[in-house]
Amino acid sequence: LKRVADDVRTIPEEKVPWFPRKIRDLDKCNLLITKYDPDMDQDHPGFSDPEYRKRRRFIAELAANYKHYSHVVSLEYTPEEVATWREVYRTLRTIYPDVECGYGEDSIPQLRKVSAFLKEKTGFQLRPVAGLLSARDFLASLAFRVFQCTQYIRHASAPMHSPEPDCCHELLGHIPMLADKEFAQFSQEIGLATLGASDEDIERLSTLYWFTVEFGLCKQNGTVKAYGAGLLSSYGELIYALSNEPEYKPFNPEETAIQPYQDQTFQPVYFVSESFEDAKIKMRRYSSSIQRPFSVRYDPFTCSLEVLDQP
Ligand code: NLE
Ligand code: FE2
Repeated sequence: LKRVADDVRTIPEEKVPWFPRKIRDLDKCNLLITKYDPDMDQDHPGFSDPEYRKRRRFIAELAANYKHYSHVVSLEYTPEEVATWREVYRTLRTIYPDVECGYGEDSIPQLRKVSAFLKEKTGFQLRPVAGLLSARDFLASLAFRVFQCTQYIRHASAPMHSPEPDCCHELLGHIPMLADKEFAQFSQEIGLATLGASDEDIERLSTLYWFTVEFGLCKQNGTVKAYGAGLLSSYGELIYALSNEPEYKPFNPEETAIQPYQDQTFQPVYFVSESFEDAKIKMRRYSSSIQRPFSVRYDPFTCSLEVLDQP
């Protein structure tokens, strides 16, 4: 009997993976995935460009040294980098209107300024990140209304689609969405659901994140529109996603969460929500069905979590 009692007592602690409790803890959420690294991936469009690789290392180093409460270093973008931005920005503006974030085609908006803009809109803020983060670390930051944001730009030879995030993707895809109150709430809720979750639940939640925040489609007045950041920042994929080539499925978290996905090229399947409100309600229902031996509540005054043991 005693052994059983001990087991019962020790199991919950062993099972809950570490998670950040206060905003400063995000300094520890820095597990990078070395996929699409221009130094290691031979298929990366920058692999055979030593200048580009050097630049990426420099920017990655800045992000790696960043700590919460420290000053975000502004980058002096080169004329070539600005030209890439201009091309991406201009091309996208031919298919959807300006994003109203105060951008222009002549300079790449600085992370620090955009973060201040966002903070005033929805309370979201940005912190620089060196590249792709593990899903657990990336999603945890959303719980604190922090978005981990890359500062480098895609290689000039492939402006219309990049398999990895870059500043075009963050600025044109994520920022306009995070400036929307409803969407900001949706993003934070996904983040909160991931804290201390099992690896399996993280996998499912990051798949849901993928098919909504990154590649989501949504009906508006009977027309299918794109709201996913991965679509809003990729001219190539946006045109494709709204053509009749890919398969559409109705957004349903139980099903969407287990749909296999890849990030190499265009998605073969997209999930369409009836409305953004509908996606939010369904997502909330899904999140509350995830079993955790505690519940969390975010305190916006202290930017920290209250963790409550369930009775
Ligand atoms: N494919 C997107 C783009 O080209 O902007 C980036 C997706 C990052 C997940
Ligand atoms: Fe993204």
